[in-house]
Amino acid sequence: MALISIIQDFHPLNNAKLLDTAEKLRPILHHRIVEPVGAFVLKDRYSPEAEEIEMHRVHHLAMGKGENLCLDFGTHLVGNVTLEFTYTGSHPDAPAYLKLKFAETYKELAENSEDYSGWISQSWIQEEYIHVDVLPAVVELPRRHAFRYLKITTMDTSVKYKLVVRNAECKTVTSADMRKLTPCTHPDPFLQKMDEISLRTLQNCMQDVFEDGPKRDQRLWMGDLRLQALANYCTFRNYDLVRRCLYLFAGSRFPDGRIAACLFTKPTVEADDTWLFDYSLFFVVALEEYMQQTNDEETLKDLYDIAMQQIEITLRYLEFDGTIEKERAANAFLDWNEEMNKSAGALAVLIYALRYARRLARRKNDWSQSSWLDEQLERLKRVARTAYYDEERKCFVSGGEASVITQTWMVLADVLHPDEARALMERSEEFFDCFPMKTPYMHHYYVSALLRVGLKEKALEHMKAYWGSMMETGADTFWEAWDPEHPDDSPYGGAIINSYCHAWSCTPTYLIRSWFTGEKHSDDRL
Ligand code: RAM
Repeated sequence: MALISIIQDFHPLNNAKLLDTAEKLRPILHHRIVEPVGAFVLKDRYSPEAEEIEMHRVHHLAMGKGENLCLDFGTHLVGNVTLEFTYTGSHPDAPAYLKLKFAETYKELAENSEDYSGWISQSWIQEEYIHVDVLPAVVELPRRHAFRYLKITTMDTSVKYKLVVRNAECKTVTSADMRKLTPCTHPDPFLQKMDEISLRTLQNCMQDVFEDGPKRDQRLWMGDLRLQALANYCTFRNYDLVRRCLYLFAGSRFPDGRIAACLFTKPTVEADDTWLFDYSLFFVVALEEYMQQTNDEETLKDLYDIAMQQIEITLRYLEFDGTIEKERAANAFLDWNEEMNKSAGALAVLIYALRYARRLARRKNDWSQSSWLDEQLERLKRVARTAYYDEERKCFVSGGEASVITQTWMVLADVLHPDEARALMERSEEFFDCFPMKTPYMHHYYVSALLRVGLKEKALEHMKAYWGSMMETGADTFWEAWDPEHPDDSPYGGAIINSYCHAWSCTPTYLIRSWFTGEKHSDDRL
């Protein structure tokens, strides 16, 4: 539960000018109307067994007490649903009392939310009870939902009438502009499909900010933003949305200037009182990558000092020997593995971020800062090797643990000689069991590390096996957490609360388009 941070009397440091710039970059939203393409009835409320119904029969299906109708909208959508109801029988003498349940995946439909007892709020489960007092009726649901399936259960009508669902439609919403999209032309249909699913994932998370998940938490997280931005640069190319999010993070920070891990944007912009060691550093990385794409000097001018401040603050958390203070390192996210020792991984992310900070300094012609950053970079690489590299086992060990997560970040941080790094990644499976990777977020960095050392085939194989296993399980969009060996795992204590369209899972489109379509790639973006 390390991620729940509650700071009493937390007053973020807000900068009106930066927030004003962010406000001016609010994106145009695009809409489409989508109707269901299939329907079925679940045999039992909490069993996935279903009887299919032809679409033309739906308008004649009379639903009495306890009966359900499930609508399949064909793929994952984000938007507002309108339902049109009528009745058969005698004049309704009582309201229709309905339960609506929206599900991103088929499996979610039959799950009983009362079985959930995890540590994040049950209120994220998309289900509600409504009364329809007068029939016929058109009901526009006020909430935005993220879903493919909608289950309508008639809790009660009356002995005089039965309910009929005449129509259903969803008005979708996204700030991704499909007209900007260049199709991916990969000869392998499996990768082509993987690209499509990644795009849908990204598109459905692109709202008036880059959300982490349109079902949950519907807000900006720095670690997610960095990966979404990468995927966006080679697809929808909405540079302003990245810029807006960077200004939002800069515009509301911790009182001491640290970038928060996450931001609330409603009702007003406010930094969450959660700070993650690695996430604050990704602000530096994301700004540098944005600059690579846009050469937008105005943004650099506005955000440069704040980026450097993240590095400077983090460097204050070093012990005398150059390693990171224990409690600070424990504040790194890395992956959903709260038990693991994060000291080496956190240091590696800092070294990685220093590389990007140095590039920013050079771009800014800030040469004294650049050579200072250079010194820090070299010094910390030496520290990483001395403190964590086991010369006999030829791998990094953090608190006695040699996890693939630590190896990955040390490789991305360029701590080893390229030949040693390649040899380490060649045998990376050896480290899979010590804290297995739990999320597409970490799998992205693992694939990046393979690419960094030139193991392109292995990287592709891993992508196909990992994201591919979600596809084989029926994913329309890529999921927040997925371990093919333990499909019911959840970081939150119940898979029903997981997000099945998640920002940080959208990177195959970036990987495929940048590395596997013959286009020129850039090492910098790993
Ligand atoms: C989850 C969010 C987000 C992630 C953080 C660390 O709650 O969904 O994607 O960045 O945790």
